Amino acid sequence: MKKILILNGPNLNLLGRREPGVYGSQTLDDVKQLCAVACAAHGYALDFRQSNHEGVLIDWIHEAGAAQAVGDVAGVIFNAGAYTHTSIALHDAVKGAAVRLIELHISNVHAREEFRQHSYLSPVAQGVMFGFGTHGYPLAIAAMAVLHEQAEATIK
Ligand code: CA2
Repeated sequence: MKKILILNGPNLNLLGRREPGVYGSQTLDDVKQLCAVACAAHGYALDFRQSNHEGVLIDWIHEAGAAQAVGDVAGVIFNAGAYTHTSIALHDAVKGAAVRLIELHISNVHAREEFRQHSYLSPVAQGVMFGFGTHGYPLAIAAMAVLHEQAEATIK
């Protein structure tokens, strides 16, 4: 069974513990459970990770690109947290790994501070989902299933 890799960046381990008005009250473990149900419903295995370290996230993107190339991974759903707005290195990693990627944000970043309204990831993502709270995760899994099935149908 192919995997969907869900990567979470800095501070997302704090989900549900602070700022419930912005990010809701579900913890990252709760979100992982939501994702497990959604992946199973679409016929994918789930690999769900979080790191506060940019280099670790870069290594995981490289790993995902290699795994996608051999058919083990359908794609990556990436909530890069604040690195979204700062990291040319993550932009280069996604481009270099040639991995299918959906950029995800829990909050509506365009309704927030100006510094959250630029993303280094959007230009190298197949799609972007934001503003649906933690429900965005299962929505992004459904979107990834569509993107992956379309790509498979094009190859055949
Ligand atoms: O809306 C999102 O998902 C963000 O990626 C979350 C990032 C933020 O920097 C992005 O602009 C938008 C922040 C993640 C930190 O999450 C926390 C959760 C609870 C308490 C404190 C931080």
